[in-house]
Amino acid sequence: DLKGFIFDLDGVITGTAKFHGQAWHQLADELGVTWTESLANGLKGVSRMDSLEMILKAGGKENDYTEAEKVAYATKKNDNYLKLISNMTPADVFPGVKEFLDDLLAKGYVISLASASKNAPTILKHIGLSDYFTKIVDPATLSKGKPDPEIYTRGAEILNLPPEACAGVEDAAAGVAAINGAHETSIGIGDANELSAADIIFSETSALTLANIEAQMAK
Ligand code: B16
Ligand code: MG
Repeated sequence: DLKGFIFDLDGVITGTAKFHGQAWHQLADELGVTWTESLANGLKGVSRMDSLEMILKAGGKENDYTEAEKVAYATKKNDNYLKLISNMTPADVFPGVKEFLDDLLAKGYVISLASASKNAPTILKHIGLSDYFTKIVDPATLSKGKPDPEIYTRGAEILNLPPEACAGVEDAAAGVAAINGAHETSIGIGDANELSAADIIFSETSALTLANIEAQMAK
């Protein structure tokens, strides 16, 4: 039986992807790399430095910069991103998410956060969910990012639960792969084709309820 839920942040709890997109787009322009929809989508769930590498590669510029220059560009992107997210409020929590979290906690489930974002604590503060997530995997301590299972394995460990007792909730294919690799129940939020590897799929967060999850698991 499930005892814990491990949440991704961007695309599940709130929509920071548009701000990541804006900030990366601005940097891509500066680097002379053409910004495309598929490039934007590919950055979902991917760490900051890996995202920069993907952008440079898309422009055939992966060998043009030193490590220090890359760090400087990633920092520049993040400074822009931080300005964009500073206007986020509790109204930016996706539909049904707060109700789902309240229901989980009221029923004795435990929850943790498995976001690749180093800005997760800042975002949680802006959207008023800091008190809900006292257990957060620190992405700076991971040796590999999603789709590697490490972040979801750690998400269960910090709850003191075996993976079989946990479900992970994700909007990105790389994240679903990470949950499956950690041997947890995978719940995908979004496009059924893109997330076909998930055990359970909901098109929107508003469908994220214990009753709906139980109904899907019984199938
Ligand atoms: P940061 P998630 C991920 O968040 C985003 O989906 C991804 O686009 C971003 O590059 C990554 O966090 C790192 O974010 O630059 O803030 O450390 O989906 O894992 O919650
Ligand atoms: Mg995500």
